[in-house]
Amino acid sequence: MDKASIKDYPRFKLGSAFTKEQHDFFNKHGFVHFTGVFSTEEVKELIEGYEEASKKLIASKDKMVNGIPVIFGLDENGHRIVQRFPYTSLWSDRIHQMAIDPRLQMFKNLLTQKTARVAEDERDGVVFNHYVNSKYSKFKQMGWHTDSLREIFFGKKVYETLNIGIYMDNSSAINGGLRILPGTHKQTLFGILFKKMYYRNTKADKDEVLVVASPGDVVVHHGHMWHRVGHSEHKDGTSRRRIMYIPVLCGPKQKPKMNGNNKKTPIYHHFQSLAKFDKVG
Ligand SMILES: O=C(O)CCC(=O)C(=O)O
Ligand SMILES: [Fe+2]
Repeated sequence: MDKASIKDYPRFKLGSAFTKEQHDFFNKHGFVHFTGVFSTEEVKELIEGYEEASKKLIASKDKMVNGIPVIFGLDENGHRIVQRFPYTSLWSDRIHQMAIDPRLQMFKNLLTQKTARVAEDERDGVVFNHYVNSKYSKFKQMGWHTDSLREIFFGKKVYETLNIGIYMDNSSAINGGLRILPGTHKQTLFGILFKKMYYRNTKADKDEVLVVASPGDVVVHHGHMWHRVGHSEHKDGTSRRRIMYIPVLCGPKQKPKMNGNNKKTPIYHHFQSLAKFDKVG
């Protein structure tokens, strides 16, 4: 598949095991898109799970979950919302049930290592992102990055990782949309570190591919791959984009930093605060 046709990449249906074609597509391009993995009803329940968890978190007055900073903001109606919620499945049983569902657990088979696991209590756990372009939103876009910085900052072997994205809304350029650079999962460590300026760079790349997805779709990307989330040109409800990410990790288990006994924020998160989340609009 050449650079022009990858922009119009194929979508797949999830069966009980990945087909050779799906494996090959993922290995070659570093991402793979499955449509209709979760039903409309299931997506509704997941959103309710996030909303219930948000109420609990806001009431608790905690600013971090397990040492990871939470991004709070105001929606288009002036209500306080959680815009980046780490470890959501520890706050919502519905989201936890989704994480242990066989449909999600099978994604660990995309990596070859035996230690591959869907990690609810490592890294940032299940992250629920809620972007909206309203006046007091704190989260409107995300600059170029790979998800492997953490391993590098910790001086660990850079294991292969995946991020499983579960779509709660229609997602396209209208509300920002995920842009990926296919094939960059095969780059060297130098490429992971320096291909683009982490988070500060929000510019379009001529080779980027826009992921156009619907609620219930699952799009997986390799942790070494460069990606960004665009800034919606629209305001308020039209710009809303909700998506959950669950990491698949390999190698030794990374101890969770539990609230109360270890509130230290990992270095890579300070780096992430360079992000121009609310640069425009
Ligand atoms: O919102 C997205 O689709 C991507 C978010 C992302 O890249 C991240 O949270 O690391
Ligand atoms: Fe990311």
